[in-house]
Amino acid sequence: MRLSVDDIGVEVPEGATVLDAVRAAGVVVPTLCYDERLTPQGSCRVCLVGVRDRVVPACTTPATDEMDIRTGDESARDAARLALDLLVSQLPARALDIPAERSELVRACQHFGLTVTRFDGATRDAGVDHSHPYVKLDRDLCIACNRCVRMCAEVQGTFALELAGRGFDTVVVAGTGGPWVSSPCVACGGCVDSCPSGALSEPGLADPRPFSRTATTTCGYCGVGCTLRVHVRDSAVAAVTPVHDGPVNRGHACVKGRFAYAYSRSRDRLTRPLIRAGGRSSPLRPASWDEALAFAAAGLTTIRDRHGPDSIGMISSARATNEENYLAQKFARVALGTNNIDNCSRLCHAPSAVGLTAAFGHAGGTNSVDDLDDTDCILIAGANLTEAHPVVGARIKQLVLRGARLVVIDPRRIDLAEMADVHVQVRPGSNVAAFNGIARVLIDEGYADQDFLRTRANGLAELTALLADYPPEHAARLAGVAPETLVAAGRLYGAARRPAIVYGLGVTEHAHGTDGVRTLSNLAILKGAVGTPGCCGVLSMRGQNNVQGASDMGALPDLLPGYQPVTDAGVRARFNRTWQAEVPARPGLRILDMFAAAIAGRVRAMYVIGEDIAQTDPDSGNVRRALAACDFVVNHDLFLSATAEHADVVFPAVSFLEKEGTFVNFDRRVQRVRPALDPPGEARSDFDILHLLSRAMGVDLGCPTPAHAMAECAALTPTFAGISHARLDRDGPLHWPCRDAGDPGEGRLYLNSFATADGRAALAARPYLPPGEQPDGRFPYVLITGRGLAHYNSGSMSRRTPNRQLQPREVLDLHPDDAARLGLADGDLVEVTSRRAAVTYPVHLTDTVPPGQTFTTFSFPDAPTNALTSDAADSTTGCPEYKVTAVSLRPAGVDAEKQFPPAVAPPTR
Ligand SMILES: Nc1nc2c(c(=O)[nH]1)N[C@H]1C(S)=C(S)[C@@H](COP(=O)(O)OP(=O)(O)OC[C@H]3O[C@@H](n4cnc5c(=O)[nH]c(N)nc54)[C@H](O)[C@@H]3O)O[C@H]1N2
Ligand SMILES: Nc1nc2c(c(=O)[nH]1)N[C@H]1C(S)=C(S)[C@@H](COP(=O)(O)OP(=O)(O)OC[C@H]3O[C@@H](n4cnc5c(=O)[nH]c(N)nc54)[C@H](O)[C@@H]3O)O[C@H]1N2
Ligand code: SF4
Ligand code: SF4
Ligand code: FES
Ligand SMILES: [Mo]
Repeated sequence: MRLSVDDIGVEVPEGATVLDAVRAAGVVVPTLCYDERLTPQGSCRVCLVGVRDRVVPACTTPATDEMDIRTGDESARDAARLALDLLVSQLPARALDIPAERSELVRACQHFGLTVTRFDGATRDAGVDHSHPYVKLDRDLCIACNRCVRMCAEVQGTFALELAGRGFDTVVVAGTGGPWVSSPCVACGGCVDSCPSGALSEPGLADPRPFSRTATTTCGYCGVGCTLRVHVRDSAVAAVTPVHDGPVNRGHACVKGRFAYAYSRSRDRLTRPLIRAGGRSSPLRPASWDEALAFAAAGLTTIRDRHGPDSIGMISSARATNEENYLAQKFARVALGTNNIDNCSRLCHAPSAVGLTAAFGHAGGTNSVDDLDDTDCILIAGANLTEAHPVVGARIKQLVLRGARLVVIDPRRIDLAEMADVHVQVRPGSNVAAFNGIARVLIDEGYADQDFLRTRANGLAELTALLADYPPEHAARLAGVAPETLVAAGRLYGAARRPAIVYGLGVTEHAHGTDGVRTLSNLAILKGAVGTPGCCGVLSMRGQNNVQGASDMGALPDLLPGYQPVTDAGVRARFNRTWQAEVPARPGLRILDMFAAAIAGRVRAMYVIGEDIAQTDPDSGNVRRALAACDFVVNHDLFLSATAEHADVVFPAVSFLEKEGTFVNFDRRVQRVRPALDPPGEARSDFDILHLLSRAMGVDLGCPTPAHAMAECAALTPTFAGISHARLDRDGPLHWPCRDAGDPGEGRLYLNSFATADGRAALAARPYLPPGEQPDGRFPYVLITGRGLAHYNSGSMSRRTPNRQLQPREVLDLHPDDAARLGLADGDLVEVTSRRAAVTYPVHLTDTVPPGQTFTTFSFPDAPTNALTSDAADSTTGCPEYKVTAVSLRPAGVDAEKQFPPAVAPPTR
C-alpha cells in the first residue's frame, strides 16, 4: 500500500496500521497503551491522528491505500493532549521525574508540552510492593493501560496479573493480591519492560542517573540465545533489557538473562591467578600472571614431554565463545599435540549430534525456531521448556493458546503438561519403547507419508520389521503408560499438517540416548515432517549458551571444526597447512574416559576451562578421585569452583559480559557477544589466557583477535565459510550452514536433499533396552535430575544473585503418597542414598512427580546431587545417564533450617 503521512509518501504492507505508517515515515506520535509485542487495545487515546475529516487512534486503525494521515491535525492533537492531561492529572509529580528515555509517559508529556501534573497531591496513596527482588510496583504510578496484564498473558503466558478497582483507583494486582513475590510471577520482566509509566520498575531503573554504557549482546545463560541490551553504571550492570526485535526472543527474556547479573561483581569473583606451588597438599595462593603462566607452562610441558601428549586431557567450555573454543581445540592439537579435547556437549547433547547426523546429515536441529510459528501440533519429549528454555516455553504456550495441539512426553507433570492434549507420562529410561509405539501407530493408521518415504528415506523395511514387536499395548507396558495414551499421541502427531518435535535431555541423558534421538527422529521422517516445504522438523533444545558452538568449533576428540573427522587425512592436511602443525590422527578421549584414564594413571594432567566437573559431572566421587590422581590440573573459572579447589593453577576468567566473540544458539544461529563491563581485577578472557599460556610454552597459535579466529575457522570449515564478525555486525545473526559471503544461512534444512552420504534421511530400527541403572529392593526409587527455573547448572552464577531469594536451597520433589509412607512432611529432611553415596535434602511434596520417582537439580554444593548419579552412559556417545539413578529414601530428622540456612547472595563489590 502507498499512502502519505504529513505529505511524506510511504509504502506499508497489507495489514499495517496507521501507526505502522506513521513510524515508517519517521514521524513521532506518542503511544501509551500500545506495544508492538501485544494485540493493540486502543484505550489511551494518546495516539490520535487525523485522517481526512476524522480523528482516529493510530494504533488500532488499519491503514488503507492512498490514505492521507495528518499527525498535526488540530482536533486530533487537542483530543490526544486532553486524554493525556487527564491521565497525568491523577499521578503524583514523581511520575514525571523519571528520565525521558526510560518513560514513555514522560516522552508523551514532552511531546504535548505538559510539564506538571495538574492535581499534584490528589493521589491515591496506594503504596508500593517491593516484596519481589526484581519486580517493583509503585501503585500510584499505574495508568491502567493494561500492558503488563497483556504482556503476562500474551507473551509470557503466565496470567499472573489483572487490573483491579474502578476508574481512578484501577491498579495492577499480581495473583490474588498478596505480595508480588508470592504470586505466580516467574519474573520474566515482561511487564516491567512494557510499563510506560514506571509503575512497574526494577532496581536498576529506579536510579535516575544515566547509564555510562549500553552494549547489545547475546545472553550467556541458556541456549535460547536472547538478544539483550546490557546497561552499565558505576562499572557494574545496572539493568538488562530485551531487544524488541531480537531474532530469537522478540523482545522477551527470562529471570536469568534479564535479572541474574549480580554475580559479575560478586566479591568472590577471581581477580588474580592462583597457584599451588608447594606440591599438591599446599594451599592455592595468589600469583602474578607471569609466575602463574610460567608455572602452568612448565607443569604441562613436563608432563607432555615425560608421558607423551596423550597424557593430558583437556575440557573446553560450553560457556565460552566460539572463538575461545576454536582456540582451545587448536591449543590441544597444536600446543599439546593431542586430540584429548572434549566439551560439555558430552554431558547433554552428544547423542543429538551423533543421532541427528546419522538421521539427517548435520549435527544440529533441523529447523529454525521461527518455523514453530506455523505448527499445528508440537510434540515435546523430555524438555521442560518453561523452566530450562523459558522464552521458547512461553512461545509454545502462546501457540497452544492459539490452537496448536500439544503432546508432552515426560515422566513429570511439567508446566506444559498442564496444557497438553496428551501427556505421556513415561517411566524414566523408556523413551525408545514409547517412540517405537508411536511410530507403529503412524504406520498402522496410515499417517506415514509413503511418497516421502519412497523418494527421500531409507530403512523403512527394517523399521517395519522391528515394529512388529511394538504394538501399542506392548510398547505402552514397557513405557509404563496406558496404550490409549500412546495411540492418542500418535494420532495427534500423525493427523497434524505441520507437526514439530522439540526435545531435550529427557531423551539424550540416558544409557540409550542416541537410540532415543534416532527413534524420535523416525517420527518426523515417517510423517515427512522434515526437509519439506513448510515443515517444522526436529528441534534439539541445546542447553548452555554455547554448547552448540563448542562442538561446532571442534572441541571434540574425534572431530575438527565443522564436524570434520580427525581420522580423514585430507581434512588433517588442510588444517596442518594452515596451522603449520601436525594434527594427531588418532581420536582422543571423551570426558568420562579421561577420568577413567586419570585413575588408571594414563592421563597425568587435566586442563579444564569453565566446567565444574567436580560438581556437575556424574559420580562426583569418581571425578574427584580422577582429579586427585592427576599430577597437574589447570582450570579457568570466574569463581573458585569445586574443580578449581583441586587445581594447581587457577586462571581468573572473564564472563560473557566482559568479552568479545560469538555464541551459537540451539537453532544453529551464530550471534555476536559484545563486552559491556571491564574485567574485574586482573581477570582475562579465556581467549587471552590460551594465547598467553601457549606463548609461555613457546607456541604461537596465530589468530590474535576473536575476529581473526572466526576468520581462520571459516576458511577451514565449508559450513561456516560465509560467517565473519563483520558480516554479523552488519547483517545480524546467521544460521549455519552458511557457505559463502552471499549465503543467507539455512534455518530450515534439507529442502532439496538430506546431508547424508546418499542424500536420504535414515530411519533407525532400534529396540528398547533397559536403563543402565535399575531400581531394586534396596534402591526402590528412581531419582530424576534436571533443571529448575531460578538456578543454572552448577549454580556458580545464579547463586550469587538475588535469584537465591527465589530459590534459597536445593529440595527433593517427592509425591505425597511416598512422603506419607516414609513419614515425611513438607520441608523435612530426607537422606537419599544411591549405590555410591548419600545426600540429604529438604523434601518438597508435589504430585508433579509420580509415586516411586523423585526429582532434584544440581545447583547447590551443599547438596551434591552428582555424588549420587552413576557412571552409566550412552552406549554410543558416552553421555551420562543423569536421568535415572536408583535410590533409597530415609527420614534424616535434622532441622532443615539448621542444615540449609536460607543463604542470601554475598555482597557485590
Ligand atoms: N533455569 C535453567 N535453565 C537451564 C539450565 C539450568 O540449569 N537452569 N541449564 C541449561 C542446560 S545446560 C541444558 S542442557 C538445558 C536442559 O533443558 P531440559 O532438557 O529441558 O532439562 P532437564 O530438566 O534436565 O530435563 C528435561 C526433562 O526430561 C524429563 N525426563 C527425565 N527422564 C525422562 C525420560 O526417560 N523420558 C522423557 N521423555 N523425559 C524424561 C525430566 O522430567 C525433565 O522434565 O537447560 C538449560 N537451561
Ligand atoms: N545430576 C545432573 N547433573 C548434570 C546434568 C543433569 O541433568 N543432572 N546436566 C549436565 C549438563 S546438560 C550440563 S551442560 C552440565 C553443566 O555443568 P557445568 O558446565 O559444570 O556448569 P555451568 O554452571 O554451566 O558452568 C561451569 C563453570 O563455568 C564457569 N563459567 C561461566 N562462564 C565462563 C567463561 O566465560 N569462562 C570460563 N572459564 N568459565 C566460565 C562457571 O563459573 C562455572 O563454574 O551439567 C551436567 N550435570
Ligand atoms: S514479570 Fe513476567 S511473569 Fe511476572 S508478572 Fe510480569 S509479565 Fe508476568
Ligand atoms: S531464555 Fe535463556 S537466553 Fe533467554 S534470557 Fe533466559 S537464560 Fe537467557
Ligand atoms: S496507544 Fe493508541 S490508543 Fe493507546
Ligand atoms: Mo547442558
